[in-house]
Amino acid sequence: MSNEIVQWRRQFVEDGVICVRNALDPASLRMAEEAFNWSLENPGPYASEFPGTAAAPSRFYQDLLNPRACEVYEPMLQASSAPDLIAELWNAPEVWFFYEQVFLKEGGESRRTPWHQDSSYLPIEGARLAVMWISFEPLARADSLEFIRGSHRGSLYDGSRFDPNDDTAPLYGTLPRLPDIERQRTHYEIISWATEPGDVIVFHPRMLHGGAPTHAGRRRRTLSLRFFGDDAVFASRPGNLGAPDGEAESRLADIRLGLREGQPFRHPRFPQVRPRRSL
Ligand SMILES: O=C(O)CCC(=O)C(=O)O
Repeated sequence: MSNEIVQWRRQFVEDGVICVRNALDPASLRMAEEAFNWSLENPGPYASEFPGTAAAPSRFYQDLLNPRACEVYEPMLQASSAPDLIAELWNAPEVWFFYEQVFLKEGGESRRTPWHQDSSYLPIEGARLAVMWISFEPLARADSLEFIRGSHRGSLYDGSRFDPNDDTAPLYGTLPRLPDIERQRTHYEIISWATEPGDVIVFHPRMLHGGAPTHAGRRRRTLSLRFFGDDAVFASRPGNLGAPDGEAESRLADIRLGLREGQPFRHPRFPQVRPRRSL
């Protein structure tokens, strides 16, 4: 095993995030971009847009958990090198694809993606969880995704409602409110990387992270791929993303999970992509 892999594993456990240079070979990068384009052309029920203002017109579009996405993403991931990197990082052979999310920011001064933890929205826990963030444009550090080092080992905060007037406005009101990181940046150890197409950033979904805005004349197209491993369990969240009181209530968006607290997180909507299925 190379020293590089040992270092990735250590960094993923300790810091909660790594940047892997040239992680995707040209074919895997092209397939990821084709899947991203499919998502843009086929908006799902959870697509949303944050319009700019008259003073600063821009577009910030996102879509996720498209019920039809697996038709496209599962074959893409069977062929791609992306899940192999996740298996290496976890030092575990089994990798399940959880879901996709696309981000498109363009056309002017788009807003920041507010600081948040994906885990606040997701009824799942485990050490073997990962988000692979793939951007198709070269990005300067100032235009990239930012993280609070080691925050996956700290508190789970309430979700952000992505309220344009208040990034920390709570989603549920029952978990600790997000700190206003953007107003107190010097209080935190913020890490980020400039990236080139083919580089990926992989982070644990409990990590506090936020995305830079885009500026006039720039565009950012990003695909986030979420994965879970063999230790993932159902963990209820407030709201309709999973209720603590029983099987019938456990759900993620339109997906009835039928899981109880602590049960292995498995469902036919989330296909296993490693080990590779023999065709
Ligand atoms: O790309 C962004 O601006 C946000 C990414 C993000 O929040 C995620 O992938 O979970």
